[in-house]
Amino acid sequence: MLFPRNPLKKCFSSLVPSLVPNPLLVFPKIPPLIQTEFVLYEDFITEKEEESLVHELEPILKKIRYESSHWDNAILSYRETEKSRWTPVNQALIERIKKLIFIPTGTVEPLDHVHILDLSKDGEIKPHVDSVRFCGRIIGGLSLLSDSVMRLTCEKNKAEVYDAHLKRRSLYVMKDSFRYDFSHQVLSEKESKFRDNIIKRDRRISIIVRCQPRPEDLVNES
Ligand SMILES: O=C(O)CCC(=O)C(=O)O
Ligand SMILES: [Fe+2]
Repeated sequence: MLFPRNPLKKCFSSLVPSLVPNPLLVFPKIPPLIQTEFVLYEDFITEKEEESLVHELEPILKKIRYESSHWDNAILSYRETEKSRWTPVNQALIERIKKLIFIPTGTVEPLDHVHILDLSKDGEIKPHVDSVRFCGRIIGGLSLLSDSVMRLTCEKNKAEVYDAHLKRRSLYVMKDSFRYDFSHQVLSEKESKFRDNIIKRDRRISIIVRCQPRPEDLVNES
């Protein structure tokens, strides 16, 4: 037979689970008004796809030493790089992220390069809001090798806090209010709990996809 008997079903069964956001991975529940501004896609990539990305990244990362802390102390025990060229298979994965997070809005231009952040097992990312000078209103992050917990805290009301369980191979998308009005952090191994359950943290690599800064933020740069 030339074609699978039910090609549509086959295609959906492999694509749909990864493309449905799972609000249960964020606690407490985000109010409906801003629910679309932080979404998490569980199993965005398969184990095989994760392996393929790590296989390409590992030789590059191995040449870089872990830094004990970032210049402003925002990140502890990490190494990082930027990457714009990938093997065709991995390029297709990066394009899948860009299509999902940027194309429906049509209002932003993705940056060519993506940011690779390798956090050691004892590393953490302290609360911060990404600089508006380097990135626009939408950010996507794919987590490799380890689960972790991302905490989102409202800058104007520190009591408004959401925890997101970033599962290994999941993709989060933060935009608009979560991009500008909330800080984000990745908890240390010791603090890694989601709804009172310990989340086992290990070395984690994230692939962070960003878009061009807004023109007004470039003009106002200090
Ligand atoms: O690793 C992540 O998912 C987030 C990294 C981050 O916050 C940053 O690079 O600004
Ligand atoms: Fe950040």
